[in-house]
Amino acid sequence: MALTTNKSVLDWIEDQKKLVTPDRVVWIDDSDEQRESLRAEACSTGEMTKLNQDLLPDCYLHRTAVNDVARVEHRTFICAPTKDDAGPTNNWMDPDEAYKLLYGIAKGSYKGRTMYVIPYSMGPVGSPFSKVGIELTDSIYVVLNMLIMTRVGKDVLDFLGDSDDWVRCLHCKCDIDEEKRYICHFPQDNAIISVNSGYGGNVLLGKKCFALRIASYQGHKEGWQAEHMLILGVENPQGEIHYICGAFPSACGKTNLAMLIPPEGYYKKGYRVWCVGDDIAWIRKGADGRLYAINPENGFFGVAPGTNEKSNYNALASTKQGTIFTNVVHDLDSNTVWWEGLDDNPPVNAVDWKGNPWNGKESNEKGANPNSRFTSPAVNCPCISSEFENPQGVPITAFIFGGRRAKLAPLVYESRDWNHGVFVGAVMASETTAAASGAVGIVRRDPMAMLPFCGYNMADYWQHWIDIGAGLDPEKAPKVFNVNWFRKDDDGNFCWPGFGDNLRVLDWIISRCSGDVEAVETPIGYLPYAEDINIEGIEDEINIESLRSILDVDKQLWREEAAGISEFFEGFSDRLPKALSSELEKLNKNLE
Ligand code: GTP
Ligand code: SPV
Ligand code: MN
Repeated sequence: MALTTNKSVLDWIEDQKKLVTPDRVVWIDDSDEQRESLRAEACSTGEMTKLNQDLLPDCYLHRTAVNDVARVEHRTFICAPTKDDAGPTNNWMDPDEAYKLLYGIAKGSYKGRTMYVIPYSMGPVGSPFSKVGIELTDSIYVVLNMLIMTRVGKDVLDFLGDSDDWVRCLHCKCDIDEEKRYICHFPQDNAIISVNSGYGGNVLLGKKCFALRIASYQGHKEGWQAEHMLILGVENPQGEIHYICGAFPSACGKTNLAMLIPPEGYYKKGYRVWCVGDDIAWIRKGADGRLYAINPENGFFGVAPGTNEKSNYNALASTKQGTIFTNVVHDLDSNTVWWEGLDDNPPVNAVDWKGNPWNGKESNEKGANPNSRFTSPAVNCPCISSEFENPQGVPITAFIFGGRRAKLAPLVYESRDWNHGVFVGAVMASETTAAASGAVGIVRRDPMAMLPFCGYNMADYWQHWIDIGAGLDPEKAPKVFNVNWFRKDDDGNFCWPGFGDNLRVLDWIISRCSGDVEAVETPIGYLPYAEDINIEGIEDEINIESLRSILDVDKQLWREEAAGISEFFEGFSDRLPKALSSELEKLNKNLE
């Protein structure tokens, strides 16, 4: 039974039915009965495994195809009218050609299968920030993940009413054929088509495809921003909460920072950190002239390896109930899950992420895929913010950009003003990770951590950032910072302890925003005096001298960096915002 009378929705679904020819159609309504029956069906076919319900209630395990474990950037396309609309950093396909190609692949692909219709809201239902999508899929795994990651059901359709402002999302598993895998976005049509994958970011179409690629385009048109950012609140002993948005590339620490546990000294004083979001922020100006952010998601699709009691207690706690694990180790003795970095006690009678027998004490191979993930409801998180459901969002005090850089980028620095901050974000670079297919550890430019996620020309996106700033009272505009938790010494060890200790850097950032601490002016921006970063309690991990060494600005290395930036900017030719070329000139001058 259709859950709506919205004609644009019903007509579109009819058209898609004719294309993919399912045996039946099921509307997803977010009822417990339906969720249970879908889980049972997925277990009966082997698509999912029910885990130990005493230890992990309502938790399930899924393994994707071995060739389908990460986002595929080289097969992701922005199908805008012209190549220039997509810009030099995106793959582009002519929309007509793309439709023809993808309809050809999708045709008849639901034969013998069920079409699930998932009406979902990105953002709390009814919030002025929120937007509706409808995803059609032939995968129960996708349905169950979307039920965690988004708000699903009839109230979404009631909120939509008869509007046709919603995103059309078609997912077809097909044969998981890598050669025919395409993730295509049609920003002008509010549409997404994904074929031949069953992995996270390629198929949970509310996430990167809608909430970043399509939404960034919508935000440009409508005067708001969709960013690859975590949102956290730092509560100080006086009970004041400062909200910070942070953009780091995939697998560079957003989930960890968003849920961090304050170091003991801070905790005792009364500091707390509250998580509003761990991956995506939608941002608009509020009535008081400040910028406000919501997290459009309803769950976490987090990296499993490295997550443990100590590194991210809150994320681990979030996975104890109602969670779907993807591509981790299955411990057959306890019917639970394991991954590298969980503890020092790998299971010996286990199945690895590929589905092969695995003995953690004997095998030289990793048991979990490096990009294995957990999908957990946000409400599970012990430090979820009381503002998580606030339809008006939270006011932003600071933006932080950051990447994984073994050398060069200091622990933290502050931009001189908004436009310089946009420049700092635009020239971000980071080592690649397992979150996308391809080589790992290669430094590449990843502006605002949006390289794989910007749905239009990156130069126009930068101009949009500059325009947003121009519309803000400088007193109310968030200050912009850059951080790097990943500096390494000559032996390849991380210099900075990271994780919970990153609060020490957030502390400095907030002090700068409140005007409570001085800074050193350098060619790249303001840096802390080493004495102003609190290292009380971690002196055995980092002393003031090693701290100084990651608060340096090596002019020669920065000159080389500036040359790389210049080359990168040339790719955008005359579409590059003047404000950014003039920031580059300033940098070069400062480095003379
Ligand atoms: P996506 O979900 O792909 O967008 O990733 P993310 O940005 O949320 O990254 P996440 O927090 O899951 O961290 C990814 C990896 O970075 C994990 O293996 C973490 O252990 C590691 N990591 C996170 N924070 C730190 C840190 O402060 N220092 C170090 N050395 N590693 C960190
Ligand atoms: C990322 O890669 O940035 C993720 C995971 O958050 S995915 O949903 O696959 O995009
Ligand atoms: Mn991400």
